[in-house]
Amino acid sequence: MGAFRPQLDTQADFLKNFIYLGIMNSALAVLVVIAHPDDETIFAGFIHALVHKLHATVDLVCVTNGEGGFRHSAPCEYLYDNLELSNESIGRQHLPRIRKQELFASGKILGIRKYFFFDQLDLKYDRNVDIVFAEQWNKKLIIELLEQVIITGNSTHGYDVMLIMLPSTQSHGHHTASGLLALETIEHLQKNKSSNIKIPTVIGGAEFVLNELPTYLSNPLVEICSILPNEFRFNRTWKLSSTTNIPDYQTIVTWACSEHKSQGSLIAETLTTFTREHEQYFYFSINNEQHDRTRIQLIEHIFKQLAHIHEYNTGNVLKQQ
Ligand SMILES: *[C@@H]1O[C@H](CO)[C@@H](O)[C@H](O)[C@H]1NC(C)=O
Ligand SMILES: *[C@@H]1O[C@H](CO)[C@@H](O)[C@H](O)[C@H]1NC(C)=O
Ligand SMILES: *[C@@H]1O[C@H](CO)[C@@H](O)[C@H](O)[C@H]1NC(C)=O
Ligand SMILES: CC(=O)N[C@H]1CO[C@H](CO)[C@@H](O)[C@@H]1O
Repeated sequence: MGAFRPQLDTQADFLKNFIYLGIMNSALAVLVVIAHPDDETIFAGFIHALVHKLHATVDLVCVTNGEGGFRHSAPCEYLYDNLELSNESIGRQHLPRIRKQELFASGKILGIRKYFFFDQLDLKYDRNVDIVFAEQWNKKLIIELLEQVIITGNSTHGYDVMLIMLPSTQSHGHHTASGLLALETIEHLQKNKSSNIKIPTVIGGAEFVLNELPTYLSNPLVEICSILPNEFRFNRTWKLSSTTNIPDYQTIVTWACSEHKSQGSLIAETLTTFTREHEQYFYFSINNEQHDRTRIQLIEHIFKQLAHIHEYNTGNVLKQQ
């Protein structure tokens, strides 16, 4: 399929493009929800392009304080006043401050505007989200805080899109838990019929390369929409501009990762276990609650615009899913 170009052939097309133009008249506002400082690197290409190509406003919620990252901190100690950060008690004391600074530096590259830190306990790695909720996080508080950010974070304009970490049984329990709580917050806002709060359209970004539709059976809120397209891709091998010798988005990803020096293995992991040509984003069924086609059209439009903008790369046009 070719890149998106407005064609006003039919009444339906006219209406569709009318909606698109409406979308593009005001810049998008996007809220990203992650579990730890450095998780934003999983979505780095897309976030960078949203800000620098589509002039979107991107704000970010980080659920934990990242203190559990002390295990990876030995190589950077000389950069941080020779603090023995790999010692658990010293690391837990200093990493919340250090990792926030690292996130700001990465966010400066990506173009993140505002940060909301929920400072939840980053106790230990556990894939079981029930244990995360029982022993580490205050679930009710997180939902309340997230609701406040959605309502007030971009004043009366609200957020158009919310990007969350796609829940997966293979992921760090904190990643999945942050996604689940974001979906629960959306459900809670949808149920409140008396409010006229703008509810963002939610998409989930995958941490692993997925060759089939993700399934997460333990919570129905994670259901991916069965109507196509339900998956959208951002091609990290696209170049930032048409000029020769301009780097691609893989470079941006590496730049962002390199700001998280307290997480020594992040670049190595990103180049091996997590290496990918595409970032993959999935559209949740929960968005269809109000049978509002403009929601899926907005997401389709964003990704088609991005493919179109990077068209100077040969063969980069997104295939119809
Ligand atoms: C870690 O640091 C604390 C506080 O300085 C110290 O009491 C403890 O012995 C250190 N642990 C190790 C394994 O070095
Ligand atoms: C529903 O929304 C209204 C208006 O925003 C708010 O005052 C009320 O507290 C909300 N109810 C619940 C249960 O969250
Ligand atoms: C991603 O972009 C590269 C470079 O332009 C291109 O070779 C590749 O085919 C693209 N992948 C898809 C699926 O569009
Ligand atoms: C008050 C505020 O931050 N408003 C922003 C909300 O989002 C739009 C779209 O990105 C921005 O243009 C506003 O500045």
